[in-house]
Amino acid sequence: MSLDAAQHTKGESLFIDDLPEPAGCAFGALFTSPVAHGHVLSLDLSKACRAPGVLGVFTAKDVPAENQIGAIVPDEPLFAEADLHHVGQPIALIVAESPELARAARDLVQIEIETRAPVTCPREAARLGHFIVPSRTVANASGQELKTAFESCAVVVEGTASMRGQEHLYLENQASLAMPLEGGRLRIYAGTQGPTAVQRIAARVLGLPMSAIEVEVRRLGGAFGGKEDQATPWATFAALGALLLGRPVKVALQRDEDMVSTGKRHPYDADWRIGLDADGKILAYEATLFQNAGASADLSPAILERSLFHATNSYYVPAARVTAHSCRTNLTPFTAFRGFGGPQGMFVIEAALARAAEVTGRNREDLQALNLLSEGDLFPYGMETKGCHARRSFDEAKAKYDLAGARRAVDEFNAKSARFKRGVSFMPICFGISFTNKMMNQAGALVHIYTDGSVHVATGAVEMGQGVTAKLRTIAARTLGCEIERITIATTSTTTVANTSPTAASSGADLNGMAVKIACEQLRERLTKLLSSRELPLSWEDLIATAHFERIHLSCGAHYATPKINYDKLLETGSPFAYHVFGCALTEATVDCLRGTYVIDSVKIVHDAGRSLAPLIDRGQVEGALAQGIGWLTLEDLAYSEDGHLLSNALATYKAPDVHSTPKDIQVAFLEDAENPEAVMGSKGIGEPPLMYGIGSYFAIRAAARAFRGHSDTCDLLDAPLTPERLLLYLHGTSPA
Ligand code: LUZ
Ligand code: MOS
Repeated sequence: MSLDAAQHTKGESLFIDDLPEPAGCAFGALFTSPVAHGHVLSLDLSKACRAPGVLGVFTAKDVPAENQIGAIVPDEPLFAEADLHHVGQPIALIVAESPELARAARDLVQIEIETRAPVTCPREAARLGHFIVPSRTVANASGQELKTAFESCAVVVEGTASMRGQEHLYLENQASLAMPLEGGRLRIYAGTQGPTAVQRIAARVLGLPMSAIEVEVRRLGGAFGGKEDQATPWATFAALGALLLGRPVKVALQRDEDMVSTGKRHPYDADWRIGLDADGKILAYEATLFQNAGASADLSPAILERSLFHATNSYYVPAARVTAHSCRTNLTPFTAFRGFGGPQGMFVIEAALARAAEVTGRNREDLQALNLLSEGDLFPYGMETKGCHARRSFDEAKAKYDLAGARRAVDEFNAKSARFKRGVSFMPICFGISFTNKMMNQAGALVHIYTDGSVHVATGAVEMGQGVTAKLRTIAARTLGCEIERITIATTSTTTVANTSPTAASSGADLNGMAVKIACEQLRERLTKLLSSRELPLSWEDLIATAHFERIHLSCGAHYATPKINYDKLLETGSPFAYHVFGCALTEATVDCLRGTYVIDSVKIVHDAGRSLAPLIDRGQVEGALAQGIGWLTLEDLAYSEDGHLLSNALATYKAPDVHSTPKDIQVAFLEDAENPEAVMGSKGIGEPPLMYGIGSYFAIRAAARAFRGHSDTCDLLDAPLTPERLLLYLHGTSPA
């Protein structure tokens, strides 16, 4: 068991809001926009300033340098100025003696706004030409070639699909604590996946060199992408308060504040068209994706790109053309969330295949099987598949879990049962590992061996419950050749390892682990040289003591950069990923067609984890990601009013997955002998790929519902999430729900 797990279960792990508050600590609360779109006519802070316990009220005017936090596109102010672009957009920071006093003072802020009509729908934004960045197309066929391919098809099916967003619901809300150090420096204890991002943006806003700002992260109480980019503003507010007031300032959001003011998974709308030959082979696929980006870019352009890269999932498509639009709306900027646009791209082709199967009267899994990627096939963006386990995962899952038997049992059940119907679905996945921004695929490590033989390992990896700490310890112990108990993983800090990428993109262990391995190999080499000059073998402790006596350097820093990746964004072609992760899930669901409720009976998975560094942790990641994927597509209903207010703004109105909604039976088998030559010690990234097994649950429920409606039903229900309410409308309605 990892140290973290033992501490968590005993309640000993400290999160930001548990840290002992430093003397003189003050507390910040944000006054934010009450409207989705508007122009500020007047802002009166005088009452708030005079309220009890208030130490300072700050707005854009108080920003020492740049009021700008956009990471990819400089289109997001830290504080809104004249124009308001979404509900929950920060306008003023109130700092007071206690969080309660800060929030009480916030209620005294007076604002006059000329409201404007908001846009909340991505298709409408596209009609208006409101795009975040230029639209992109990934294709392996020209428009004319695609047209010809469609003309040669035996069957062409088209339709639409849509997916709503998803709340991250990390247990620990966004929180940061900043404190002034001597000499005008600052330390920030930040709840972030990206300490360097916080350091860079805080430096930009405050007009300080990055060297004047230390960012420290012990651990996060969950993040799921929600703290890749969007931890930055809260940390920057705390830093601004600390700098201007000369005392420590904590900004810790409450759940409702967090839900309203932070971004979520992007909702997408899509049009699709798929063409098959008489056997069921895909000849042509075309899709247009409308990404609801929200009011500013945040990470949307990178997320859009990943939707394009995953638009054909694990299938070979000889003629594919997928266009994606990043649409600017008046909602809180949507952000990274486990899968990072990949799940949305994959859902659309699965929707297309489901309809194609229905129209041609075949089982969806037969079409899937016919079209799986084989070794050497090209993705539409030109990358060649290597170490392709698409068919292996599919065939192993099919045999191991008896797909044919499951299908037969469900058909028999449905023939006899009127009220309850069951559905089966098979869901292959294919997910590319690497940041699609090549520059981000680098990491550093710093390893110290102390004279008593204990070892301290520092990297840029942030522990957020995913177990990266345990994996790094394993890598260090195996490489150095000492007991794992001797290895301690340092608190992540920008002062020990600099210029780090966020812990994201399922690459935390890949990148940081490789840097640790390189550093430990160099240390091991120094020790081996020493050993070879001795006659007798030495214990680890004696070896280290001797090395120190012989004045051998027992510290080592190392850097790793993923080789081979390259992508030309102008030509839209290249190899953006080090490798792909594959797998397959068999899902069975039962629907109560009278009530619209359902149970996911089982999800049985064969997953490609390479040679796992920690099989128990990887199993946990698969199960957790599955639950999160099922939640996104079947339960979690992120709802906005037409005027752009988040309606699902509390856990009373937003249903998150729980023990009752997760599958009764989850089985996970890892592919054997699947060592991955492209990552550390043969392993594979694990965090994101299994989320997409959740897509299987959507289609299992949908299949059961179609069994009730009659298989010739032309009503194409392809909108997620498939909540019981929406399912009931479908089951008993006359038009698409
Ligand atoms: N973050 C990012 C990510 O900046 N680039 C990526 O490609 C990515 N992929 C998955 C998750 N986070
Ligand atoms: Mo991410 S979606 O922060 O890997």
